[in-house]
Amino acid sequence: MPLFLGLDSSTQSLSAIVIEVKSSGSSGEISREIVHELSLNFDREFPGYGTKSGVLPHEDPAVVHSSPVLWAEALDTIFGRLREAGVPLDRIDAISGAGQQHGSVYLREGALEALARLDPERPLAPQVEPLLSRSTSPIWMDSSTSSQCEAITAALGGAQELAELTGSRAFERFTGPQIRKFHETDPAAYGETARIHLVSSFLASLLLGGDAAIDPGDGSGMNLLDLAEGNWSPAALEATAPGLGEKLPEVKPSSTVLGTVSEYFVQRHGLSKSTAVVAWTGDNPSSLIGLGLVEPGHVAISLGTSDTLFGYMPEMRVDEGGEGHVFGAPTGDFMSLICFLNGSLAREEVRDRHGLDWAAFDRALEATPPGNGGGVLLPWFAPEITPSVSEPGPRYHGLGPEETEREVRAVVEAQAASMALHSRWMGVETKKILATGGASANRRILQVLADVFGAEVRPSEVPQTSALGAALRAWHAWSLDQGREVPWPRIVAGQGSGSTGEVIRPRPELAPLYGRFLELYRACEAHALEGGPDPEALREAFTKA
Ligand code: ADP
Ligand code: XUL
Repeated sequence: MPLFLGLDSSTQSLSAIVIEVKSSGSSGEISREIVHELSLNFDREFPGYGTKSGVLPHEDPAVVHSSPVLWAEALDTIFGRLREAGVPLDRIDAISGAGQQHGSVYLREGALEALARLDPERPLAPQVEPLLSRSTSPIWMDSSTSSQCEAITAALGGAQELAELTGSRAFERFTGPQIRKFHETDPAAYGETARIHLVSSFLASLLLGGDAAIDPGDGSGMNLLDLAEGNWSPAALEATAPGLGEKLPEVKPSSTVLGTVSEYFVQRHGLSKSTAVVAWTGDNPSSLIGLGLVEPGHVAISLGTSDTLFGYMPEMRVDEGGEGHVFGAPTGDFMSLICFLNGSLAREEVRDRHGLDWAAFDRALEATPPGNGGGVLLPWFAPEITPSVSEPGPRYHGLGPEETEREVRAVVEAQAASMALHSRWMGVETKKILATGGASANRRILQVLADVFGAEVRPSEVPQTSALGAALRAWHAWSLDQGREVPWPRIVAGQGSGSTGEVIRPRPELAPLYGRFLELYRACEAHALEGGPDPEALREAFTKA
């Protein structure tokens, strides 16, 4: 029975999911089963790189980089671990993957040729290191490119024009502004760069032993792709950095079989020579598939390092408010997404500051009333993406940082309120929310989401839906390549409809309270960011009611 491997190189870890596809001969019925799961945490497994929560320390909080050598080492290691765990690597038919979005990897002249000739007797990391023209990779948490965003926006005729072309206005973490900054600050190293890859296409290139294409799902996180055309926009390339078009790989549909695994992986890890490498995509587009969102319907919330809210979109429709994104979906359609930087790391900050573990964090949520007696926290511990906050620091209204239990509730309610308010532009029904990501294991957090949105929340079968989506995409592309395409609805059958069977229901009696809470939260945000009136009177009225 065919086996497919899905990988997900996220901010903090590399995860793998292996699925087996079974068809019962007579009825033609197809089913799939997860036969293996594995995750390697970067900080714990590879301490030599000195990462904290997957990122390298830096004195400027706006500059956030990670190590592409670490990602290569994790890739090499995970195959060894899968083999040790008894996964028959020689039977894997196809591999695909997902990467944290927007991060970029810079390769020297000759690097791609060198990837085809790697020595299987030696580990991958030290062979990759000399191929880099930039030793570290800026990632999605970096917010240091405001001036580059302005220059690109001006060159392309304004934020709305840029959004209509690429799916998003200019965002600091997007790859185009990051590349422009690299060219401006280190033109010599930019000149030595022959190829710029995303995290996803870099790892696919390692597997392939050559140049992997970028797919529209991850390519749309760059401010460089003409999203309607599905190809690089000459105007955006020009607005970003000289000679950029020659430094980027091709764009190919997400369902493309790029080739087979390189000799390195065949000899070192015992993969079959015929194992197909399918184009990788971004972690969020991959989660869209892992959650079964291949038709209009419900939205998903991913509670990973970042929190994201996203949904399938049949036609490209950009956010006029400039906060949201349109990305390519791996099905060839589109998806809408908003990203909150202060996700798990903000929850962890509150947890750790009060010396709690997750169980105690849960008890604090349990011990405090919905609406928190009018205590509101704006949880911007680090620079925030949505809404845009460049001067970090949490803001408190009617509660203080010393109040352990109330601060726990405040961070969770704030995040839910912010997601509800900033997703309105999507105009999608949020009566049912699919939940994924590490923190979706926490049912008390999901209950707050259900109550604030007034929607049912259904946790996914596995929290690693990006890796699962990658395995499902490998299956889809492989079947297409064999001339026996399995349609998307069959590929994702059983996903998303609440495969755990668990449903967290909103409590209708809390709807009026959370309606008022959203107004209060919006007023606190407007006060902090837009010079809006002091929300104290509104807060007192909320507390009295
Ligand atoms: P990423 O894919 O972005 O690396 P994950 O989706 O794996 O992240 O999520 C990791 C995060 O999940 C951790 O940073 C941790 O804060 C969070 N997490 C794990 N278990 C719980 C829990 N019980 N309650 C809340 N958060 C949790
Ligand atoms: C999405 C984003 C993050 C990263 C994290 O735009 O920046 O969700 O993909 O992995």
